[in-house]
Amino acid sequence: MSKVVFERPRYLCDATTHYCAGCTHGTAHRLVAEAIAHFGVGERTVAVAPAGCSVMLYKYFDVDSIEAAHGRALAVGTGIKRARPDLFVFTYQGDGDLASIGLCETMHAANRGEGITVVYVNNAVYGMTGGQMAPTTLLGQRTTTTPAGRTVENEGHPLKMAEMMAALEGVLYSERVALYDPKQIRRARKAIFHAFEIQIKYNGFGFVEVLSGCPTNLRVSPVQSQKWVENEMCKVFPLGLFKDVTADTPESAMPEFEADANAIDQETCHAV
Ligand SMILES: Cc1ncc(C[n+]2csc(CCOP(=O)(O)OP(=O)(O)O)c2C)c(N)n1
Repeated sequence: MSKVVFERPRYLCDATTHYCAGCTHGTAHRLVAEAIAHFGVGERTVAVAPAGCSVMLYKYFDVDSIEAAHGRALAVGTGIKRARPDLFVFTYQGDGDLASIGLCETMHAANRGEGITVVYVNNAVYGMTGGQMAPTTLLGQRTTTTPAGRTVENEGHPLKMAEMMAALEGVLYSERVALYDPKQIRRARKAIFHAFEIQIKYNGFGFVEVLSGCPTNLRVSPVQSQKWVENEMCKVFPLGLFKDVTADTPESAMPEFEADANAIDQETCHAV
């Protein structure tokens, strides 16, 4: 008798990937799709896609989605969530998108405590446009715009978003994870699931920073790229939990989410 050992999650499409070999955007997509299925929010989810390698997010997820201008995913997400609080909204953004051009939108949406889940894929480089320096590029890292390596004197320090998010009162949850081996992938899965819960249960802002390699722009093999994340990136961006308000707050003290998430007219998909 055959046994299913690998199955595509319900909301992940059967699409041919456009990602490079060794890129972990695909793994992150799968984890998000698993969370959508686990929480049963697929019919009321809106994915907000960034500019960047994951610009065609809508090709991979069988949920409603919208494309935001570069960096503006959280401004777009805010509009959707405020107009339709019954919807589940997540943004999926790279480091150039979220931490550079969109830093203002990111900080203010987080500070306002919008009920949005953010999956932030930090690969230390502008991947889609050919490997320019990102705010998260490591010191000494060579990119097309820092050919001699990033220096503190010229470009400043790498921006640590998970730590910055944790400092904002509007943020209920902030964690940094990685995808370089199965153990880390399991941890990342748990973190993404919890960030979903933060929105579903508390209508809160949940942030997961996912460290990812970019073998094409690092000009290394997929295996070397994973090692680079483990040995170099993790030194600068330590993995771990930076904030989880729900961990030490009794549920009764958490803000109430007024819109009844289940009260949706199945025909029109509108809240009733
Ligand atoms: C307003 C605007 N400026 C610049 C660009 C060009 N652009 C597209 S993607 C990108 C960088 C994306 O990098 P990142 O967010 O790190 O995502 P990755 O591609 O690495 O996944 C840039 C600069 C654009 N599309 N729009």
